This record gives sequence, C-alpha cells and structure tokens, in this order.
Amino acid sequence: MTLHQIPNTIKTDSFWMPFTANRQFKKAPRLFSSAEGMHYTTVDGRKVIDGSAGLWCVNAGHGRKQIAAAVERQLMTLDFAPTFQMGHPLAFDFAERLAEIAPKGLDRIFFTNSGSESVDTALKIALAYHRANGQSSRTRLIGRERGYHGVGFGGTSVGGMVANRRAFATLLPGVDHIRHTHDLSRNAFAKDQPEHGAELADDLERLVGLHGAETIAAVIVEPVPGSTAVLPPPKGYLQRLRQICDKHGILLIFDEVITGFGRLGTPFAANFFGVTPDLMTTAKGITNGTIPCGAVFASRKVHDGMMVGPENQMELFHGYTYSAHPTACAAGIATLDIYKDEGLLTRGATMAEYWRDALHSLKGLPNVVDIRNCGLMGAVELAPRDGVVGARGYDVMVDCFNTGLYLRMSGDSFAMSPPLIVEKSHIDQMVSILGDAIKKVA
Ligand code: PXG
Ligand code: PLP
Repeated sequence: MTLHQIPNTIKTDSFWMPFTANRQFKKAPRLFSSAEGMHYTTVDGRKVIDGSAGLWCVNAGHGRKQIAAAVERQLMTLDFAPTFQMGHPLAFDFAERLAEIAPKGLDRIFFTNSGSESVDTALKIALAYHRANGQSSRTRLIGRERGYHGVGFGGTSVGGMVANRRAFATLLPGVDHIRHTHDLSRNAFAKDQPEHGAELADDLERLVGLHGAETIAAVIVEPVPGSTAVLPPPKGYLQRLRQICDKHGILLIFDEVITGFGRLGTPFAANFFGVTPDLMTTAKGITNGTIPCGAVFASRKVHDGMMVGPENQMELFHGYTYSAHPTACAAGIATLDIYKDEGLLTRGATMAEYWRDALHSLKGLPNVVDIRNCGLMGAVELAPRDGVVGARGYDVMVDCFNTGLYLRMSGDSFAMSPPLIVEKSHIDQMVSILGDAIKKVA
C-alpha cells in the first residue's frame, strides 16, 4: 500500500467531518486505526508519534487499560443514572477527587460533556450569579481576540478567531473583546513567557470605560491560548487582569480546557501562574480523552452566592442529560488515579526545559518566524507562502504525517502538546521530523 492509502471498504461520503476541509481530506484520507502509549498506528500499518496528545486530551498516553476496565465495569453495573433530582455515588466521588486537586477555593464542581459545554455553563453561571446577588445589570460577557472557547453560541461569541465567527452572523448580543497579546515585533522567539505586553490587560479598563463596570458580568480568557497556536501570557499580564476584575467586581473565568490536568507541569495553569480565577472550565484531559466529559470548577463565593432562595427551589436552571454520566465518572476517577500514581500532573515541570530547548533548536530554519513554549505546550510559526495563509502549514503537516509525526496546525503555525508520559527521545524524534519537513517543504 502506498502512503495513507485506505482500504476500499471504507466509504467516506456520509461522515461530514468537523473542522476539516472535507473534500480535500477525502481525496487522501489520513486514518488512524489503533494507538498505544505515545503512538498511533495508521490503517496502512505505520507508526506515527502523537505530538498533540490526540486533540490536547490524551495526557496519560494511549491505551490505558485501567481506564478501559473501569468503564467496562461501570457499564455492567450502572449504565446510566439521572443526575437531575437523583444521583449516583460515583458522581459525588469524582467531584470530591477533582476538588482535592483544584486550585485553592475552586472546589465546587459542575459536570458537562465537553469543553464547549463547560464554557457555556460557566458563562451562564456568571450571569445567574450576578442576578442572584442583586446585580442583574451585569449581563455583558468579555472575551479576547484570538481566543478559542469551543463552538456553542456562547463560546463562539466570546471567542476571537475570525474564521470561527464570521459565518454565524451576529452571535450573542452584549459581547466585547479585549486585545490579544501576540506581538512578534517585540516578543518573537521569547522563551516561556514573553517580557512585553502586561499592559495589554489594561484594555479591560478601556471596556469598563466604554460600557460601565456595572454592565459587565465576566471576562473569559485561556491562560495560555492553545488553538491559536500557543500564546503564553506576557509576564504579569494575568495578575493585572485579576486585579482589574477585582477592582470592578467582574468575574474572571479561566478556560483551562487545554491547560488543565498537568499540561504546564502543574495541575492547572492557575497554579502555574499563581492567579486564581472565579470559575475554571475544563474537559479533555479530565478522562484522558476516553469518554466525553467536562467540568466547571466554581469558587465558594460563586457557588455559595447561588445557594439562595427557598430550599425547595432549584438554584441553577441548567444541566445536561449526561452531566456526571456514570461511565465518564468511572473513566475520570481511573484517570486521576493514573495521574496520581505516575505523578503526571507535575511531570511536565521536569521535561519543560528539554522541550523548550528542543523546539527552539529549530530557530534559523527557512521561514520560521517564531517559536513559543510554555510547560509542555509548544508552537512553531512559519511565514505564509506567497501571502496564502495556511498553504505552507498544510504541506508541512502532511509531510510530517507521512514521515511519522502527528501534530496540529493552525494557519501556518504548528501546535504541539505531547502526552505527559513523553520521554526525551520522543521529543528528539518529533523535533527532527518537523525540522526535516520544514526544510523539505520550504
Ligand atoms: N475551550 C478551549 C480553551 C479549547 O481549547 C474548547 C473550549 C472546546 O472544547 P470541546 O471539547 O467542545 O472541543 C477547546 C477545544 C486544536 C483544537 O487543535 C483545540 C480544541 C479542540 C479541537 C482542536 O487547536 N480545543
Ligand atoms: N433536545 C431535546 C428535544 C431534548 O429533549 C433534550 C434533553 O432532554 C435536549 C435537546 C438536550 O440534550 P442534552 O441534555 O443531551 O444536552
């Protein structure tokens, strides 16, 4: 079989693929058929190293039998149980386990099934919290340019990637955005956090001046934006954003769907940066990518602020059929066991320096205009070819796939986030394949 030739028994017409150039893909599909540890195997039997932990979610590596066994056991014991006005013990156990590793004070857990649902849930909690506390004029939601917060209408509205927004008309009303922090002119090839740009947090003061603090419910940011190819916050930026939120009574939401569960070498980015938000959205690594699940971590202030009114009345009119699904709870608890037993929530800290130096060794290759890193996140940005955004990036991505590396591309940037079990030899291999592809395709 030639490279990525697929068996002709697989018909590709019916599956309308998400975030994919469907017609281009179906002419030469790239298909994985199994996975183990750090590697995928393609349908034509090639091993491909996983440079992106699936979609930033397989933090403990692929094929973890402990999780599979827990899910099977749970399905055979209690396949489904409602969590609306009913419950099952595992849901409470899982929440307690998450509370144990939560940033201090963020220990009230609302379950969802994805990052997008976590984001919409957090935005709705922010609105409901202010209303429950006599501040119902606080209805405005603030995002940031270049942010990605999933694909619900709320997340799309506060999101700041233009391609994800423009086809969908006006989205939610009453949403505004602060400026992004990506600044190649001042910060290109910065290692870890860039020096310049803390003052960009003051853009929130501009919006307070424009709209009035009393109209603003919450600000949502990714501590380290992932989908726009890894933009570590300038030194001092997140601290300043926290101060401005406190000054004006605005809730701060960290979207930790990517940065949660050890990605930066600490359990959460909130720990890494020493900044605690009021609400934190998570998903992905919460079940090692196995069973769809997400969770919103709320502070005591927000949670307790909602526990008002008559006791026989629901405090939050919100929830999903599958909130705290038994299989997700089983998978999540097994995942947390693995993270604990193998020290994976902090292992990134021991690998981050090697990761950083390996990535930055690509500086000087043709068309490389920036390299960024933070914890076990990393990105290499290329200049677009002939002004066509994404063409060079796509060719490099396909060449990597053909020569044994899976990574995510965003325009002409590559984002990498290996499973947290990654060894130095894997990092060498990833960087070498990417470097060769850049040289070849340039
Ligand atoms: N918030 C953030 C910060 C995310 O990164 C979501 C919300 C939405 O999560 P769900 O589970 O609904 O997809 C995300 C998801 C990529 C890529 O390669 C990133 C995501 C998803 C798929 C691909 O950049 N992030
Ligand atoms: N649509 C209909 C017709 C429903 O009955 C429900 C849930 O009961 C939903 C959507 C929401 O589904 P979920 O709770 O899985 O998000």
